[in-house]
This record gives sequence, structure tokens and C-alpha cells, in this order.
Amino acid sequence: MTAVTIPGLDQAPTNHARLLSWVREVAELTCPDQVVWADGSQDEWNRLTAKLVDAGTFVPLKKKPNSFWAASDPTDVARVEERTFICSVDEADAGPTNNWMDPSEMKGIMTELYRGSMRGRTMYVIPFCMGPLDAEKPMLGVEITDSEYVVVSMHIMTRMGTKALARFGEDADFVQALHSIGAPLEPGQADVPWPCNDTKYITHFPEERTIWSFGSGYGGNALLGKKCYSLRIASVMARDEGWLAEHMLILKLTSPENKAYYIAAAFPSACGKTNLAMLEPTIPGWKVETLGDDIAWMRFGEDGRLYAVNPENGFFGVAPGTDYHTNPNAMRTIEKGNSLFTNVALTDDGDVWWEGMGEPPAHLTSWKKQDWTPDSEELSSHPNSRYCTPIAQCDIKAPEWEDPKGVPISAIFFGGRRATTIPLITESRDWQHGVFMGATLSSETTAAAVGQVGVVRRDPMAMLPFIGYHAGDYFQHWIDTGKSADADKLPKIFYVNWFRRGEDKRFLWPGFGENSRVLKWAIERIEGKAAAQETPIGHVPTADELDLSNLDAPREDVEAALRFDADEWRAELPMIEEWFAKIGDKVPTSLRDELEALRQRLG
Ligand code: SAT
Ligand code: MN
Repeated sequence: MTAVTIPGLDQAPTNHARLLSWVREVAELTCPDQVVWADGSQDEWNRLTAKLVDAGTFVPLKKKPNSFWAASDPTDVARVEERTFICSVDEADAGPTNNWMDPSEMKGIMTELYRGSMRGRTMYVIPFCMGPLDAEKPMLGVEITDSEYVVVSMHIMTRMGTKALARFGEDADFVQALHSIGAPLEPGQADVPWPCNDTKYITHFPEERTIWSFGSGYGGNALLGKKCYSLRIASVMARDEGWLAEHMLILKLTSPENKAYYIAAAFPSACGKTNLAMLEPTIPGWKVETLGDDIAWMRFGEDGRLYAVNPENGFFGVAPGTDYHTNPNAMRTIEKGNSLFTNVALTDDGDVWWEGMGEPPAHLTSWKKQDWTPDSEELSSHPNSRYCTPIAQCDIKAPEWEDPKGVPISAIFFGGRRATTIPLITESRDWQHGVFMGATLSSETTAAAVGQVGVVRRDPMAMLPFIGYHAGDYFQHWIDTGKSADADKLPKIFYVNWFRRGEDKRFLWPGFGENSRVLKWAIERIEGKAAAQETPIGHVPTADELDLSNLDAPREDVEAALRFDADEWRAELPMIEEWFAKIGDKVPTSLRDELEALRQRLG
């Protein structure tokens, strides 16, 4: 038997035996026309973006240098949680919050889907590194994909190509990440601008540190370094190795006394992580710089503090609602170009537009590629439309954003989108109480995942769709992380809610840059300088204890945003009980104790 010859297959720029044999195996299964090893060069970017323009996937923007507009297939716009699986060997390890299938059964199904799935296309092999390349132990991966859109997106979102491959040597461990859009082309068959498949699977084999994704080209389903590797697979690595892989932004806050603090904050998708990460404080003398907007990997340093690294190299932010008022730093970052825009609207003069940018132009091309005017009934941009832009060109990136040691975290914020019940900010009594806050975090659903929007669901640590193992074990891992550390070196945990509403449904707190007032209070609590009220749910400031100088908001609203309401909390208890019942036996006893103590305090 002779080996199959596929152009490019034998031109691998590596001697890594396991990588080479996996690439051959995938090529023989998926039957691409050719194999290309992505090098991450400018030349490659130019070649692939030109190819995407030819294919009708990209429209170059006249108003932003080296930037492109893309509209997806209208059915391929968000993460597909129903089609996302954790295929652990033992079903019990996936827990009640994940879909599970036996790994060999899933591999059987997906192998048949992958068979010939790259016919008529190019198979790209993308070596990449999550986190800084000069880390002592670089976190390596290889994504195989038949999508040029994925390759150019990975140029922005990861450190990839030749510079990443240099860290593989001949036998480094790496995460195998296989992706196919599942749209083979027969000879002579014309392509469509956004090829994908109605059948989708986003599958993780945690014991093997392997990801198989099929059928979708959308960010979180297709850029496998992001949610699949850096959260689902990394959370399992973190459990095994004693660290934390979390859905958190990382920001640096500098006080008027020039003291720097680092804050990590977890919010569900599309709840303002990017805006908070890039916030422009409205209070004088305070400064925010950005290290990351979506994912934090936290490990203990030699000094016993928890240090965070952002594994990503780009921002993949929600576009609608982003403008010079809500997030001027994101606007300045994308203004510099080198960015991709997916499912926003295209202006007639070759720029992008989305809801929230102020007055709409008289005519646009909508994300559905239809004529759009301000009278149109539909939105011009999909609510989960995204910009993808390099962190390196963000003016307020912290200089240490690529430090492989990470930055020492002083405070962790958990937050969700809740119209009632949850005060603007609550400080936990201690780590265990903070873990309880995180484990019972709730939020109204958003457009970042396919499904109904605006329903309250528990979203523990904003990780519900991203915990790669049993949620009860994950809670225990958080508890154990606290026990393994020196209590006064641990970050203080806070619970925040920017989204509380008044009776007429208006937001009670102005949010955005004004959130700096809340950050300031948290830091002053850490410094022992600010007062708080002891309540059954934790320490909550009164309006007097927040810096409200020059705030343009009614004081009654601020008071209402800060209010602890015992009745609302009593109504919350059965929902928390229901949530714990869903997790089952594995809810740590310490968290059940926290719930019982809360019930007692509420009377
Ligand atoms: O899943 S993505 O990373 O594409 C976006 C999100 O849901 O946070
Ligand atoms: Mn996210």
C-alpha cells in the first residue's frame, strides 16, 4: 500500500513525530486538495484575506486600513450550547451541566462527518500558543481547519505560525484541535461566501486534551484556542494541576497615589466584560489599563499570591452598543485597522456601523446583506456581531500584558445581568462565601448563545457553558484553591450587578465609566479605608460610602441600586436550592453550609 499523496502534506516545517502523524491521519480522512502549514506572516495574511475577498466572504473596508467586513450564514451566528459536548470517559465526570456522549461513540459519528469533508478545499495546520510565547511552559496547540476565515482570525486572537512552532521542539505536548466547516466542494461546484453545515458538533475529549469541531465557522465554535481550549480543556488541566482557568477580564487600576491593583472579573458573554476591561474612569486621578477582556488563567506565584495571564492575543468583542461613549478605547483600537468585523452592517462608503453608534446613515447593507434604512424593522447588525482586533494596538493595554509571570490579582468580581435582587456591589465575608456567590451567580441570557434571550439562569462563575468537567467538582476546586493559600494573600471576592432596574424598567446605575466608582470602593475596602454595611448577603456600601462626586444620576436611583431587599432574597433561596439540587451530591458541603447560613440570616 502506498501512502496517499496530497500536495503540501510532506512539506511540514517540523520533525515533531506525533504532530506529523496526526496531520497525515486527518488529511487522509478529510481529503483536502492541499495541506498548508500556517506561518503567521504578513504575506500569509495578505494572501488569505485576498482569497476571502475573491470568495465573497470578505469586503475590504475603505475607511479602516487592512480591515474586512464579513457576514456569516444567518444560521451560524453564535455558540451552539445544545451541540457542545464534554466526552469524558466517565459520564459522571461531565456532570449535569454539560452534554455528554461516550467518546468512542462520538468519535465514530464525527469520523464519518469528517470523511471527505475538506474535499475541494485547503487544509491549514495552525500551530499556536495560548499566553506568552516566552512562558517557561508554553501552552501549545495545533488547529487543523479548512476555513481561511479561521486562519486569519487566529492571526489576531493567538500567537501562531512559525514563532509558535519554534516552541514545539520534537516532542512537546500540545492540544489537538480539529475543525472542519463540513462543506466539501465537488469538482466545478461553486462555493458560497460562508460555507458551513446544518449539522454541528463542538466536542471535547478532556482526558486526551483534544477538541473536535464540525459544521460552524462562528468564533466560539471555530477559533478553538478560545473557549474550547482556554476554558473547557484548560479548566480540566487547571483542576489536575492546581490552578484556575476562568471566563474573566483582567484590568489594572491605578489610584491617585499611583498604587497599582489588578482586578479579574467574570461576567457571562455579552454582559460588558470588554467595556469594563477598557473603562475610562469618570473619577479624577484613577486610571484603568487593560490586560484581557475574556479569559484569565490564574496560578499561585512564589510569593503565594494569585497571578493572572490572558491566554489571548486579541479582543473578540460584541459590536452593538460599542461607541465613543460606552467604550472609546475599543473604538480607538479598531480605528487603527487590522481588524475583522462579522455580522455588523456595512456603510455605502466602506465602513462599519452597528446599533448604538448614534444616528444611523440613510442607507446600509445589513448583516443579512439586505438594503437597510432607518425605517427598516430589523436590526442592521446581529446582536452577537463581533469585532476582532489585536490587543497590541490598544492604546491602554498595560505594559505588562505579555508578562509570562502574569499579574497579582487583588480582587475578583463576579457579576451578572439581573433586573432585581442583586445590589450594585456586595463584598464577600471570606473566600468560601465568595465562592458561594460565584457558584450561585445568575444572569439573564444574551445573544452570545443560540436560544431564548432574557431568561434568568444560574451561570456559576460565568462559566456555565465552559466548565470542562463536573460543576460540583469545579466548585470544590475553587474551595480547595482557597484552602491551599494564605488567606490574606487571596484576592477579595465581590459580587456586582450593573443592570438593576427601577419599576419603570430604567437602569438604576449609569454603568460604563461610572463603574470606576464601584472599583474605587472595592480597592478602598481592600486597603481598609472604606466603610460598608453588614447585611445577610455580605458587606454592601450605602450611597454615602461610594464616591458619587459629580455623578449625573438621581441619588434615589443609586440607593435603589445598592438596596439589599430581604424579600427578594427570600424569593431567591428556592432558586438556589433548585440549582444545587441540579448539581446533586457533588455540591461541596461548605457551599451547602453557606446556603443554610444565608437562610438563617434572612430569618
Ligand atoms: O464564544 S465566543 O468566544 O465566540 C463569544 C462569547 O460567547 O463570549
Ligand atoms: Mn466570553
